[in-house]
Amino acid sequence: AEANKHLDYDVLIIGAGLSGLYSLHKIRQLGLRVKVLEAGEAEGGTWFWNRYPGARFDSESYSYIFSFSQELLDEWDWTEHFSPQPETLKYIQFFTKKFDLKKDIQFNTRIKSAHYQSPDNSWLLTDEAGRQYSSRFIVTAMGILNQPTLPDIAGVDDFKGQAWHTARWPADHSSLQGKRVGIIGTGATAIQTIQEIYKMCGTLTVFQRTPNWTAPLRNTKISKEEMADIRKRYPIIFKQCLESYSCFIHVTDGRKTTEVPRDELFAHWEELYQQPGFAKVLSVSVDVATDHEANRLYSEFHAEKIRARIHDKVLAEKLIPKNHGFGTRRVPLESGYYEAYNEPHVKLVDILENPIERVTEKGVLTGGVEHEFDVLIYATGFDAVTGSFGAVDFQGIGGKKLRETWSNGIQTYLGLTVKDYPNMAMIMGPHQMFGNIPRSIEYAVDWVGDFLEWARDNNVQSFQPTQEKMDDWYRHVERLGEGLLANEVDSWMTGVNKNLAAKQKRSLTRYNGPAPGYRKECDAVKARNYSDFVLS
Ligand code: NA7
Repeated sequence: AEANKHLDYDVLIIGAGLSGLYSLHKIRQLGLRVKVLEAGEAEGGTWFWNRYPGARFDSESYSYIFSFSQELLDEWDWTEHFSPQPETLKYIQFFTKKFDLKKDIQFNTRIKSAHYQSPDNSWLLTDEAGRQYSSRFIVTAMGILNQPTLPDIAGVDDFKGQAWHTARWPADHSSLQGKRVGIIGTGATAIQTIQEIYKMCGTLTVFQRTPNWTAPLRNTKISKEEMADIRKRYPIIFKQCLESYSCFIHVTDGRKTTEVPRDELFAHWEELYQQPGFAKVLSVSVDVATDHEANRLYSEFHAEKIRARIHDKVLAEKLIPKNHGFGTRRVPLESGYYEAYNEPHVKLVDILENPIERVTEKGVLTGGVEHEFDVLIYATGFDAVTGSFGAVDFQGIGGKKLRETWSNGIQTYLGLTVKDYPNMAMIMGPHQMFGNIPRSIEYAVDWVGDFLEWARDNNVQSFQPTQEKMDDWYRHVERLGEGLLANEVDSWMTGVNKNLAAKQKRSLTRYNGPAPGYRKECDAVKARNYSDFVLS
């Protein structure tokens, strides 16, 4: 602390979402001088920004939250198995208040640059308004999906009606009631939005480039009695999460798909289909994610389910993905998504058949037809994972720009640190375990907190990994990704966003699991007293 005296803080945290809030709580307990700098006007991160109608968890509420505080678990009641965004935001506000976090958060502070100062091993951050902040260490807690991208379609600025990205849903938007609404995109966000807003729109036109696999969420309310039971089961719930491949409560089927007798297999799938939540994605055999034939069989099972729900046979085929198998992209869970298309005022425009020519003053032009709208909604996704890093001018030793360092491929050690960017720890950085995100956040923050405690006790002024360790880690991540069908497909999980000017090549952006293996690697580094790092 003595050596940091000339600096504003010991630790600066960028972002006040779940990662940043828990980092603050953890690091403050070490007696370090710490501050969170947050771009938004309030805490919540993903759950602050994404307020579109229908936004909600599709993981079980009680598994997708902080587990570290028994008091917090005791004091908070969930009212739905899959919490809607307003309730999740309330939970985050409750957490923030309970641990009195706000006094160490500065809102409305968008960091534009973060430059490492080699002479004294510190960081200098500058915000949009030109204000500067210095610290020994920084923790990036910027989220993996926080840079919305608009489609790279001509004329986006010409539209004279109202238009917005789903992650910027206006707080005071006039109701969509009776309006002519267009929505571009059919990803997880679009699916949640469409199934909600079609009920109020006068007409709704969905522009689909790639259909997505999606299956029933089966959300229900949680009664007081049920909540009491869940509370008792918290230790079991978190143990299940800890032991599973991607930190969810659902357990994978150990059998090989092709070795199970067909009737037994379909009976099992039917049973999973009827269950709430991700069972239908995560409780099938592992080979559904790795074996083309197993995946084809399971995809066909779901295709039949979709056909049974859509009245128009031609339309049904358009809504069934043909070029990627079930689970190879993020499978969002829905509540009445397909039924929306049976309504006469809901129209699907397949833009592979009828490419969008441009956005006009009045709407969207496809194949010579102008679709006129009052409101145009962009559910077009994010510059995922590395996008939040790209939005800040990170410069490491010798002014080396992180944007450039990663432009030839992402390199990290443990997904937590990067060579030449000393004293920077990333929560939910690339090559970290994603899966059940709050579980991953909790682990990463605890790891970083322990590291900073050790650094404090050992008077460490700077740390960074070696190139060799980063190379080893990359090979390790690559090996784990081998054979996964998901890595053969373009998606935000494989780092592809076709809207960006510099078209991205498919790359490994995440640790492909299993989560227990990830934690084992990181635990071992701690047990070695962080000797993997160059320390000074
Ligand atoms: P996604 O999953 O990246 O989905 C974006 C959607 O927008 C997807 O259907 C895209 O089609 C479509 N899109 C993007 N750009 C265009 C253009 N230019 N023209 C037509 N269609 C376009 O983002 P989400 O917000 O839905 O979900 C992100 C994650 O948030 C999700 O996985 C959850 O975990 C939470 P494409 O597939 O590229 O053909």
